[in-house]
Amino acid sequence: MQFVTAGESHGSQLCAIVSGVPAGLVIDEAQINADLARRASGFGRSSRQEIEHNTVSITSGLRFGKTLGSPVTLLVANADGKNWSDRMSTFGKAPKNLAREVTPRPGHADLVGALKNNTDDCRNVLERASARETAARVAAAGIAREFLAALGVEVFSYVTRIGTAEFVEEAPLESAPDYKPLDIEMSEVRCPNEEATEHMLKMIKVAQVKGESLGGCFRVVATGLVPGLGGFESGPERLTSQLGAALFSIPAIKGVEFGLGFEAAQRNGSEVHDLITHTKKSGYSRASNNAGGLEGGMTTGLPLIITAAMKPIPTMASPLKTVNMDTLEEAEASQERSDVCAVPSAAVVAEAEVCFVLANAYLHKFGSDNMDDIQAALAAYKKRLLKG
Ligand code: EPS
Repeated sequence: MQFVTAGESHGSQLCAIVSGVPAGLVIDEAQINADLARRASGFGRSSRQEIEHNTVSITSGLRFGKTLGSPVTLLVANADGKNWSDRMSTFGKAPKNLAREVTPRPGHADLVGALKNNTDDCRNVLERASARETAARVAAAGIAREFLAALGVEVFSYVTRIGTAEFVEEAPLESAPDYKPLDIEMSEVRCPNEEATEHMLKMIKVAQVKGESLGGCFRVVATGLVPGLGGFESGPERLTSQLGAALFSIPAIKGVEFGLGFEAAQRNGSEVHDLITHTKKSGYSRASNNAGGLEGGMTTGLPLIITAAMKPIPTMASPLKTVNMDTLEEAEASQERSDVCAVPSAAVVAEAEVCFVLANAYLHKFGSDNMDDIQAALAAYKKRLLKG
């Protein structure tokens, strides 16, 4: 299952095409819209989200709510696009008074993208580098999420840190799979702990007043996985490498940890590796989940637990110093409206990326033509594993 997205942040719409979708999968538009709404919400987003509707329109690949096996096209309109139709017109001449973006933001793709693509207007870069594009990813991943749900897999996320405000968990690798999505979504920063939520909200409010921006950390959890997804035979087959690449494809993601992550580097082996157990009823399992559900590049059958870190957003209400590309003199970086913090949203985007990787691992192992054959192959595999 592959997807490609198209669309600029202030163009008329975003588009995603998902190919390699098995036939016979029930798709619920409302579910995709709910994910889009989760991505757009979260305390600290800019007023842009008040303009956007963030609803999907599916124009191919479905008949009566079920996939046909053909590519699925998903469209998400940019409501703000109408305010930019002259400056972002796909044809015609640029307006005479067009203001070019010549004060690149440190930390954004503006400067290096402009140098790379030989343009004197950073807008030609920032329109696509904008995290608006992640709305298309979340819409596309709705297909992967429905596929996984049909196979008993659930993927969710929660925020563990905004700036220095941390949700301290005693044993996160044990507790993470048990958080209830409803409790997470009740929090304005998508953190399942009230006290930590309050602390994070305060942190964002202070940053807002100062014209600052904030990063943070979040966890993505997948439950219901069978063991043996991915592969050990080559680097690209390792699910660890696929998940890492997928998560690092999200703008501003600077670190990814699996299970114990960096913590494992300072422990003895006996305090890291998960002891192997077996019962007749459930087959093989582990006494702990320090590995975060991955061993040798494959799922162990325990919950997948990934933690990722996001840097602060480069667009700041108190702009940083930069260089004006016309005059080569010191200037203040571009600033219009800006998110103070988008960590809760990035976590939803990370869910989307994880959904695609896991969906592909299932398709690779159990076939890809239609849901009935895939479900039969999965059932046969589960039966074999129980035989030991
Ligand atoms: C973004 C800048 C802001 C964000 C945008 C990402 O947009 P604007 O320049 O229109 O104010 O709101 O995020 C979204 C629109 C979104 O839906 O996530 C950036 O520069 O990355």
